[in-house]
This record gives sequence, structure tokens and C-alpha cells, in this order.
Amino acid sequence: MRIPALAALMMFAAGTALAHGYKAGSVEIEHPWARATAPSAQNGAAYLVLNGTGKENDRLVSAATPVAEKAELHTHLMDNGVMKMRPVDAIEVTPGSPTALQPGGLHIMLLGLKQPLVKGKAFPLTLTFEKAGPVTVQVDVQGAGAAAPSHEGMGDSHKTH
Ligand SMILES: [Cu+2]
Repeated sequence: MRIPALAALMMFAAGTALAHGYKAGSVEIEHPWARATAPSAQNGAAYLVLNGTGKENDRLVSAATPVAEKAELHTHLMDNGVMKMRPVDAIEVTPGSPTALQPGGLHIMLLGLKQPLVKGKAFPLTLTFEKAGPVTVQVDVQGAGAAAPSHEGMGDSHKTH
């Protein structure tokens, strides 16, 4: 009878048993989510909040998911008055200063979706941190109209690089 309790404890220690919050080393990952995509959509994006709880900075250096060919770390910037996306090498995790990945800002770009992201479903996303290593989180898919601006126009900006 002790084994299930121990297993639960180990899961908790690994950070997978928190209520939609995850932990890798000293990095907390809060509320991963994505917008639902149209059946024909080729790309999507995932958002979450990174929170450093240790003394040292860490960096998110890569991401991967089985639902897309490729996941890239992106940011948005203004280029001649047009909002465009650019890949970034890493996303900093600074203790005491949460980094929000959100629509219109930093995000994890899902390129070449193998299936639409369906509202109410979730998919796994593996985040790799420079120091904390990899952690797999479940990304909740929310309605297509959830929060802020969409990724319209991203197809164009992706073609340019
Ligand atoms: Cu992007």
C-alpha cells in the first residue's frame, strides 16, 4: 500500500503533479496554453509563464512536440510598422521576474502541425532549459478567440527567412 503513495510523491518531486504548473530544476512553468487552430492551419503557437525560483538565471533553449514538425522560440517585433515574428536563440528565466510568453510577444511557434489543435484537448510539449534540462508539460488548447492578437501574417514572415 505504500508504493502508490511513494510514486505520487516522486511525481510531485518531479513537478508533474501540480495543478497545471510544472517545475524543472528551479524553473517553474505555469499555465501552458495554445489557441485552437483551423483544420487547415499549418502553424500554431504555445504560451506559458516561466518563473525562476532559484538564485541563478536559466534559459529556455529549445522546445519540441509530437503535434508539430518543429517548435521554435519566437518573439514579435515591429518592422517598419508591421508586427513580425523572429526566432530567438533562447528565452531568459530570471529569478523573481516572471517571463510571460503570450500572444503578441514571446511564444513557442509550432511549425508544420500534424493535426489541428482542438479546443478542450491538450498536447505534450517538451521544454529544454540550459541548466534545468528537459521537462514535458501538457498544453491546454483554448478557444480560437482566446486573448489578444492572432498570428495572422505569420505565414508571410516565415517565408522571408
Ligand atoms: Cu512565431
